[in-house]
Amino acid sequence: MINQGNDCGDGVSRRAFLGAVGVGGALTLEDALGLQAAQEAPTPALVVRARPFIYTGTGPGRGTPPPHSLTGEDLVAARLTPESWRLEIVPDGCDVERPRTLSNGNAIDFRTLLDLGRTHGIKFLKAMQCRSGPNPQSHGLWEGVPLREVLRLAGKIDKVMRVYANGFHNNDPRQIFQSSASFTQVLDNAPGELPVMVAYRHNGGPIPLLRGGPVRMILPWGYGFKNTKWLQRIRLTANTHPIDTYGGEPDAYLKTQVPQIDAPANANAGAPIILRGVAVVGMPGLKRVEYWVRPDTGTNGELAADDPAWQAATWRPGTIDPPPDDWTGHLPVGVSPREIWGFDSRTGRPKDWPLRYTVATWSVTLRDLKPGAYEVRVRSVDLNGFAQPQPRPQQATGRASVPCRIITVRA
Ligand SMILES: Nc1nc2c(c(=O)[nH]1)N[C@H]1C(S)=C(S)[C@@H](COP(=O)(O)O)O[C@H]1N2
Ligand SMILES: [Mo]
Repeated sequence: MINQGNDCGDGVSRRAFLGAVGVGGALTLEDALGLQAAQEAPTPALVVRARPFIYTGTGPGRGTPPPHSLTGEDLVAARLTPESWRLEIVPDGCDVERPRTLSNGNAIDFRTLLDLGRTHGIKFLKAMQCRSGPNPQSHGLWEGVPLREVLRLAGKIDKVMRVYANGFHNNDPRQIFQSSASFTQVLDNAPGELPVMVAYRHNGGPIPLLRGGPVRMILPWGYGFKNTKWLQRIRLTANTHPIDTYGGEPDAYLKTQVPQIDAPANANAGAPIILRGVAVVGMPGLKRVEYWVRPDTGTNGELAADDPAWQAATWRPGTIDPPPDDWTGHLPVGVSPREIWGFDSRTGRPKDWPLRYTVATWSVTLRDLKPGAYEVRVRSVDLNGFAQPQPRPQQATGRASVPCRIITVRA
């Protein structure tokens, strides 16, 4: 296996993209959502561009050689077109009444999946966050059916402990990507919650090859590596071991966290400074974001986890951007918020805000900073009252460190 238990291979291109939507010097006021603050002070020191609600990274995702470079007949041979795509459901030491296999000629095709979608289809939003990457690389609208509805097509199933998902990688069998979910996660979610999904649409269209089309497995609460692209095979196993291509804590939920602060490096005294950023809304939800400003201590933002300064810090609330009144322009054309999981199907308003598993945007306005250099930190507080990086600070289970920016205020 390549990249076992390790980072994404394309962190650089993702960072480059995110940098491109970061700080901008020559923005119009309309570019910023911080209109109100800007109106109070007609000459903001610097306003950072608001991020779009849904966005797609330019990074190709992990995998060399990438299946998404295949074209024409090679694509058909790899079964990566909607017509050629098939899904196998095979037993691995457990009982499956009606395995679905290529050799039996009864593997599941795309049309069958879409048929299931007519009754069981769910549209939902998801942050795609590499466990070890900095920012979520994309925030998209997915459509799919619960995996458990697909498994029904295999008849009676018994003795299953875990479900392995395999995605096409290339013709080297040792490189086939694998991720897993416990059988419980697949079958029994609380009513109204999202289960493990088999997705066939993305942002209102087919899933692009780059994003794992034609069919991708999605664990709404999962880090990137749980979401198997180019899904081709489901193995039902009596094995309780995860055996994911990525090691570590395989069932870890997305953490709630602010990964990075978009901020100017320099500002002029007397005008407010508007900072922006995204927050990943993990399984524990997001109550608020908050910031802490102190004079620069000259450590380039490094602050040891056990430094007493953390305890003495004064955190003030930032502002989570509210949901738009009108979703036009924020969702793919033709998609109504009424159809999306987490929204009221009558009013089209989100039932909670921000929604779990999504990317929220926030702003912080700094005022009255005297000339000098400052350390600015921003963190999330989840609905259980845990401030980032708690309750699970270890980076190996997903980054959670509190981001810091040094801002110099000039006289
Ligand atoms: N088949 C397959 N699926 C995969 C991978 C892969 O290498 N092969 N990489 C995973 C990892 S580590 C991440 S972070 C996400 C990246 O998804 P994205 O390209 O849509 O951002 O895909 C996941 N799914
Ligand atoms: Mo990843």
